Amino acid sequence: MAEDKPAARSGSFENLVSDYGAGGEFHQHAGEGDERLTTAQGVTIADNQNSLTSGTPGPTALEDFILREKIFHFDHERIPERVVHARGFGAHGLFECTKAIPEITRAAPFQKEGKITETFVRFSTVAGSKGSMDLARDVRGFAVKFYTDEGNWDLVGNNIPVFFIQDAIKFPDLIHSVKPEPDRGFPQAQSAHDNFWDFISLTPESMHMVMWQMSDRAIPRSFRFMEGFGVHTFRFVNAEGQSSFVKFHWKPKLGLQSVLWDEALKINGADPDRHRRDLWEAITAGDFPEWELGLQIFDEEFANRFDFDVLDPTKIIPEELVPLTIVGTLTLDRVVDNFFAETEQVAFCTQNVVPGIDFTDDPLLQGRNFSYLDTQLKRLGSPNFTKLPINAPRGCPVHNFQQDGHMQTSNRKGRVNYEPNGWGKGPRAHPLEGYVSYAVRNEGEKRRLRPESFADHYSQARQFFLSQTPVEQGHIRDALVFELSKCHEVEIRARIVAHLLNIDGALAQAVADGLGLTEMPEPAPAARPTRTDLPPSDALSMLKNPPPSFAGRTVGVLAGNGVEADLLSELRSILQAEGAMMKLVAPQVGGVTDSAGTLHPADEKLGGGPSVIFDAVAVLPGADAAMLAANPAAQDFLTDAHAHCKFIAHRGAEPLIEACALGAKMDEGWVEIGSSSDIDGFVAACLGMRHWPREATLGGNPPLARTFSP
Ligand code: HDE
Repeated sequence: MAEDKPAARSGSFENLVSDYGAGGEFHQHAGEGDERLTTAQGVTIADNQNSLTSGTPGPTALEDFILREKIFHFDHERIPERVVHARGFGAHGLFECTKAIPEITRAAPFQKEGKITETFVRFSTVAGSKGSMDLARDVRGFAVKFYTDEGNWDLVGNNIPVFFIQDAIKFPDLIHSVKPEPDRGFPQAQSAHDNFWDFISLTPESMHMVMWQMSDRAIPRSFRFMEGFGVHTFRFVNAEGQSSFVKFHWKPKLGLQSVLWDEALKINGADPDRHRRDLWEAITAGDFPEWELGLQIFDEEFANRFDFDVLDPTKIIPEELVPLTIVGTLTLDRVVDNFFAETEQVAFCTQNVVPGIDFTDDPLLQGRNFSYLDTQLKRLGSPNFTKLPINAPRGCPVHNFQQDGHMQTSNRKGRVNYEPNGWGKGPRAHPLEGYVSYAVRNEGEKRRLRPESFADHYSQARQFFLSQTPVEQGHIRDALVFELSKCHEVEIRARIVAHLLNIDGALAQAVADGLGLTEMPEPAPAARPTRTDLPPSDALSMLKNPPPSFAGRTVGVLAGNGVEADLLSELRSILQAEGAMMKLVAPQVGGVTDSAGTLHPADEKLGGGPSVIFDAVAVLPGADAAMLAANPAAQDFLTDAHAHCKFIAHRGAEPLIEACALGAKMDEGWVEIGSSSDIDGFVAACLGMRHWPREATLGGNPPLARTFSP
């Protein structure tokens, strides 16, 4: 369908208005061959501006079926939002198999190199409502629906490889604790409050996840720069019925990147839709984000000798122990046509598996398999949600005797609606090619008993923390201090510090100092002593795995009138060559006129495009230098860029730099540009994403250099 374009000349109503009503209201009429406005019954509407009244004005007539139908439908537009992961954004894509593994699984997407499987992906935050902001500190959902040739497979994962709890029975408690408190109805989309930390402080199994949640992983730069994980150990089964264990990892080709907490707070004000806008803009610009699918494949023998239980979803298997096998690439290449029809109505279910993929006894996964089907009925209102185009299988036919129910549109024809039947008709089971659950021998008493093998709550939390760079460790400390400072109960703060003592003494001390805790608590009771011999894993750190290039990033250029024409065009073309983008921020959205007299329309008006929404900035005030130096929004632009350790290119910006008192603070992250070689140098520096050495000079909390010491 052609894109909707304004039909009129700039500023003119001539082509937009067909007629003016008696009250001066605008009417638009369909011309010959134009699409006509109709009721849901197909009756063409003559007047969409006025209700039917008795007298003018006068009471509305009960017989106005057009008004009644329109308002009735509007009144029922809302469906319940997801009880968790309500805020999300989806896109269509393709999964291409790059390494066939038929010896490991018979699942259709992995049988042949080059095999393409259609997918739909929905990213989300967990705690916030549908309308909440994107940059909440939170886990991100990473749910992928594969429309395989043998049915739909949903890999419903997160961007963090572990979870807060070990048993599904704790999920309602966890979510109640993080959602707005029930009496006051706030805070929205935040874990920084008493209830959440109270629950966490009494749930020691959550400590590993808490380390991840307090790390920068929980404030990603965008969906395009984050990993995804299936979290649980799943089972793969090959055509011979042999089984392996598998853990799923999505690795973004653009590399990992997050924002700083202060940025997150400001982005939420400047652009609460930051993450969905980013994905939409990238895909519509043809800059399709890609992830590699990596598998950790292992057997019973490894599972038996591994330090932790592979069925415990609060544990990872370090990549150093079981390296990833890359088997495919996911490319998101199409935005949705309609947000509600696709993103809102998509129904992911962990129990949607296909032949070759099976479950394990991870108690969290087992509970999820109940929950997802249940939640879809509540949300979508009918067991026929599977027939919505976004949920219906695409690669294979669907035949069964399920019938009727709300909104049924595809009952079978004929008299046969049961099986076995003697009519010689209808679909039949296929014992050889159908789904067969892997035969697992289970024994033991039926009891409510947590496995003892799940009892170590701190060792991997410590391993995660000590695998981070000093900068990342500092951010974890700062996040803990921020969050706990929002807890009013001193007791809750102290209980968390008591857990931190079991993870790392220096971290506990730094958080206690940051909170102004007057007395250090005793370490929390630990079911198992913390192991100090687990070696750090570099794969756990974002900064130890820098992005491969500056591609996919955006430089915000604060420009004034008279900006040097050559400089601007060279900056733009060098960034383009890197696969990055330039966006212009100007005093007026109409744009700035460069030194050669060319008008450059702005992408953002100054104030509407703060530096927090860019990866790096350039300040090129041209002839407006003095005016911009006195402008508070321009000062914020530069001051924040410096405080957020961004790379800053500048030319002729001295008055603004002085107005921000930054003259003496300019470091190697500042690059004066005058020629194309300077621009090359700036863009090369930008590959580092941030000038981290600056952080130690900012007067905040210094990086926390904790290293592994057995
Ligand atoms: Fe979910 N989760 N979850 N979850 N989850 C839902 O299903 C649930 C868990 C995840 O974009 C719900 O359709 C239970 C882990 C994602 O539509 C619900 C438990 C992981 C999404 C539900 C968990 C996830 C959901 C709410 C503990 C990472 C969004 C709406 C046993 C591996 C999917 C819905 C989308 C959504 C239940 C734990 C990921 C209520 C009971 C662990 C990405 O069914």
